[in-house]
Amino acid sequence: MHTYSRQKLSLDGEWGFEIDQYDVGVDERIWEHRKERPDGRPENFDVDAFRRISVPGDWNRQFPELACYEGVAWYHRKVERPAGWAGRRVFLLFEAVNYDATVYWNGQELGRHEGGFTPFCLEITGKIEPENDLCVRVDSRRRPEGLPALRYDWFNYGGVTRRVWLVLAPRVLIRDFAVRTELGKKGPSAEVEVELDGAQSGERVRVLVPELDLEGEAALGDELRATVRLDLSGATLWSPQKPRLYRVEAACAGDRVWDEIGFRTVERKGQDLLLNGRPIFLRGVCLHEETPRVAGRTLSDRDVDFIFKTARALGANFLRLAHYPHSEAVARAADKLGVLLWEEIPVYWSCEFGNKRTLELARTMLRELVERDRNRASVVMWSVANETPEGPERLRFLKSLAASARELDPTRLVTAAVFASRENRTFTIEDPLAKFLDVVGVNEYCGWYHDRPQDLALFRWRSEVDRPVIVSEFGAGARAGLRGRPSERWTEDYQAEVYRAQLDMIERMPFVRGVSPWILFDFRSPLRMNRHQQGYNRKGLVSDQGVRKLAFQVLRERYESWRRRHEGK
Ligand code: GCB
Repeated sequence: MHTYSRQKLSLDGEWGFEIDQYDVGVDERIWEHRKERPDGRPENFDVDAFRRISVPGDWNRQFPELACYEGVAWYHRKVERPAGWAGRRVFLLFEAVNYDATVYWNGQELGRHEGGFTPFCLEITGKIEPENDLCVRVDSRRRPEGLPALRYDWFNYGGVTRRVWLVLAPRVLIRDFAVRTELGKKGPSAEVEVELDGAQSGERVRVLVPELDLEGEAALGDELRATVRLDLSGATLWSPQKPRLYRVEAACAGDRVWDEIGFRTVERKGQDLLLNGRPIFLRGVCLHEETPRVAGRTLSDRDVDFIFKTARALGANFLRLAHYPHSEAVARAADKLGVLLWEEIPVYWSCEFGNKRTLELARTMLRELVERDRNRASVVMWSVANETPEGPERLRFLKSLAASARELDPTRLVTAAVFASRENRTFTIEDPLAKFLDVVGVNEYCGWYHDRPQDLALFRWRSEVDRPVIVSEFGAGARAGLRGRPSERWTEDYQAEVYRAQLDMIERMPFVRGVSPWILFDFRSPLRMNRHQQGYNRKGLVSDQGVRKLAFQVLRERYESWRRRHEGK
């Protein structure tokens, strides 16, 4: 649902908070916050006496005693009705709650949402009093049928991790609009699909791009959708070199919404990736939603700035946002700065591929992500999975998910990160999933999880698929400041050596159209407890304290020479 340009009231700030370790709050009906039960016994939870927590923010970093807590907790706050909002349509928007949220409004259950990284909106029209009571049950426990499932290589930060809003809308509202750019024979054009709620079919929908003096119209069909065509021959297409954004407005029945949108196309042709019809090479890096010195999952504007400054310094034009949808602010910044993005849903390692509910959940996450970011020019591909173990159930699951991605958004590429197979010194890209993708991501850790950096010169790579390939991960662990011989693991020198050998090897892979090494920053992971890692995955090019390691410079130099090769001076 479009909320970006609407009048909003932020509900960020201090909320009440308490953990419910034995999960009794639903039985005790915490959200009713009675001081005593009908039989006169006192209640065990009292929202008015809850401790304070910052929203947005996970609980693990805010309370030392909850550093490793995975479980149920309750958030609570009062919400005053803003002046002039009585009788209007109002929605509650949660940008993300990890993992499972049940929302109670004025003592009633309002809705539930599963999935830690995508937004959800609940309508509260007609339910708003001058003063309201908002209670959220959050359950951060990992579950076998969840996404991600039980085991993954990052930290499970629990809580209301992104911003919360009240959103005001008119009775008849533009639910959403999606801009799809095409490169026709006569020049670029766009289709803008506008979706209404509460309107009558036949009503006129207008789409405007004031800076281009463009205006188009169409009538609403029975499904309350209309498609307006715009001739973009006068527009500057969006690209990393020129990330031009235009204000695009949609208007119907007294409602008017807008967004800043870049017009561009992305396609694959054989093994090539084309942006605006021209071949492009992606010089990227992977990223978790965690930056140095930051308290937990939540990113501030400064953190987003820091991400892009660091990526810029590396010479990157591409980020792989692993392994789940990152905050919308990252995609919006990428639009402004001209950085291309790979966005992903957390179908990671082993999930319940045979479980229909899990597939449904993956589809919902994908839809929520696509609906949020489909107007971001920076986003060029949706990834449906990372390193999932091969097998018939997994293939069925991911094939169906790839088809859903195409249906939801026919204008972008579908990808997934897979493994190559190996025989002696030859690696072959032949995962049966590949033919259902547009772009194949290959994760490989030559020189780290197997073999030594010097062995890479002997390796041969073949691709059995007529698709662009991105080396979506490679890397090595290094403790910042630990120096030694290039043959000594965990030193910065060893990591730099792996990078040199990898980049040389990749230059001998003719089908590669992009690279995103693992990873820009060190990040927390409970799987990484040896003496060098101490709770962090140390494959970052930059440490958890913000210190650049030697490999940063190695990659930066190579990216500069690749930039010259692919783009000229
Ligand atoms: C991978 C995973 C990534 C891990 C990384 C590692 O292949 O995709 O999530 O963190 O390897 O460090 O082993």
